[in-house]
Amino acid sequence: MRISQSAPFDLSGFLNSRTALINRSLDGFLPKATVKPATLHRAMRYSLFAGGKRLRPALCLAAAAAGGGDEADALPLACAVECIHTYSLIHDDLPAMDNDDYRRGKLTNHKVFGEGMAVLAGDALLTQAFEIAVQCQGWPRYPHRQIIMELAVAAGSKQLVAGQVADLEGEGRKISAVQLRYIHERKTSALLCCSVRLGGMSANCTAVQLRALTQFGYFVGLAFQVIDDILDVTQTSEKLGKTAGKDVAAQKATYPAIVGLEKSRRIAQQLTGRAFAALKPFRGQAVALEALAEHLLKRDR
Ligand code: GRG
Repeated sequence: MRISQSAPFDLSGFLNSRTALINRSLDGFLPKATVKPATLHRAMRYSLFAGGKRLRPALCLAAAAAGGGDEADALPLACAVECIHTYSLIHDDLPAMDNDDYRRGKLTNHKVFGEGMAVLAGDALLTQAFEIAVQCQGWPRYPHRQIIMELAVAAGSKQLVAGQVADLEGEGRKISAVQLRYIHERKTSALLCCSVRLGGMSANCTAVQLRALTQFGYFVGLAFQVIDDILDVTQTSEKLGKTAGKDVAAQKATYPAIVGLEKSRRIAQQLTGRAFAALKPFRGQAVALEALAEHLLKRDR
């Protein structure tokens, strides 16, 4: 699939077609629900196909297009990132973590399959991600080793899991804006940034382009979490598909709690502005990434 650079960009068409493509690919990559152990495979598929927005894979494919690559080459990487993201949500929802009953508009994994199976479904999705990612072709500037390292670092103890640790340890405590930024960089921005970078790598992009994509992913990731925190206090559970107001209830540090709603909105706008600015080296060829950044800022769920 290629993106026309001349016609006005149709974001909803892009999101619909890429979501369908990602869903078909994930279905092909994952063991069927009847494969033994069937309960585990059903649990993995339950959360993976519960209706996630597929924003990370969309960013990955859009970055591939920006780098002049073929989105099909980026597909295994886009699917791998979604598996890691879904694992993190399953574990995040567990009673030992955020203890949530709803996710993606459905009962959480442990509510349906039990805590033990939910832990295992998360574990298996994390491992599945690497099994899928290694099926990418590898590129002259970015061989397999680097691709796998990229995913492992983003999902690992210094990034995604570090963010979750800081989030957990920060509950009920007064934390500073600097500490909050540390959490957001890891808990949210690391995987979003990795999605964008992997898309660029699949296009064998230059070092300059990869730096631009890294900046873009970093700022979009930070903006994404600020918006997520705003939505938690401004939207209903029905709209979000998960329990709204959880951050306040858990006395979590968030931008709205620290600087208020209005300033949080301004911060999200500024971060998105910096993400836009980072795309300069693409000279107008990163239309899908630009449209996605704007969409993420304006989203209501
Ligand atoms: C290792 C036990 C163990 C747990 C780790 C790392 C981790 C669990 C959790 C990360 C937690 C997390 C939920 C980060 C927040 C990122 C975020 C805002 C997620 C929501 O993303 P959306 O809105 O969700 O894209 P959908 O459902 O649409 O995909």
